[in-house]
Amino acid sequence: MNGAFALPHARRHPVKHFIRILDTHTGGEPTRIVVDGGPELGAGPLSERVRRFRVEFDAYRSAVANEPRGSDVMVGALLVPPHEPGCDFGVIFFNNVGYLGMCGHGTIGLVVALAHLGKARPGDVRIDTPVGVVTATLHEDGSVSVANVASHCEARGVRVEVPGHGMVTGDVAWGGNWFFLVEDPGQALEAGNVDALTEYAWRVRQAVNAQGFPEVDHVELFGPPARDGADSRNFVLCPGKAYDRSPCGTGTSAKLACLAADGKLGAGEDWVQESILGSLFTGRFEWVSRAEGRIAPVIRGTAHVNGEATLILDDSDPFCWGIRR
Ligand code: PYC
Repeated sequence: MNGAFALPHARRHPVKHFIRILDTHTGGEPTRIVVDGGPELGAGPLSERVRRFRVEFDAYRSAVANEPRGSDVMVGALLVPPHEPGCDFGVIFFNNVGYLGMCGHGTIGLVVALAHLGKARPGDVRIDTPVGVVTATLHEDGSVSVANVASHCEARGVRVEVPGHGMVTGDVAWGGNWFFLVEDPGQALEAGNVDALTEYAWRVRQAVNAQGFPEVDHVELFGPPARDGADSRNFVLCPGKAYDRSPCGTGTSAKLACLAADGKLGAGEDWVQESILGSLFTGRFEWVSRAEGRIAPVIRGTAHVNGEATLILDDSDPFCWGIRR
């Protein structure tokens, strides 16, 4: 596909684009990997290429991630040539409303998809992302570890007044995306309660954004685990109001940074994070700088390839470019 990307309107001679994808899920959370036919973003750092994607090809993001081909929960992954030396692949993650810095569940899905395509074997895969290089390891048992970008807790014990819910206290942390983390929110962290959890977390996000943290776009609620061996269960609300079916790799990285800052988890110790659906990631960290509170988190989980298809983008289709909201 070249820079002359067709605009969303009917034409006398419809233009068709063909995009090859692999669908995966990681602990229930989907990732749609664009293997071929994606927009040509040129060369340069991925932080610049994601800007080009947003400015020049955003219709493409919507076409892949949004209905009628995708859904609010779909995370897309555009495979691109890496920029950073020593990297094997580059990737830009996107969703129903925009772009992600990093994506932990998506990286696990990507590596499993690469193995399915014969492009990755057990061992390390270095992946360039818009927020830094991550190293994924494909293990012999098929699970994948992701050594994520350095993470930290930016602000602890932030108090926000949430209309209808009173004062809520949480931490602001970076794990490759920005999170507001709330421990024991007084809500039932159960799959049957996701509508109420979504409304609650959305209000929390708006209050946090209004209170001087506009960058926070994910809200993470924590409570006691339901599964044996897990340390905690979470509910993670993503920027486009879909909840993460997995325990969220960048969210678990942010959690590890907060646990480290509070002295509740030591370097090298395992933290088993359960999702609202009961899927599990195991995380641990090493210090990058104890003085600065920066950690190097590693998240391990499993993914499955569950689809292989060619998307057809027919310019004469009124919903060719996805239904945006
Ligand atoms: O696993 O990092 C993650 C993630 C971010 C948004 C959805 N999943």
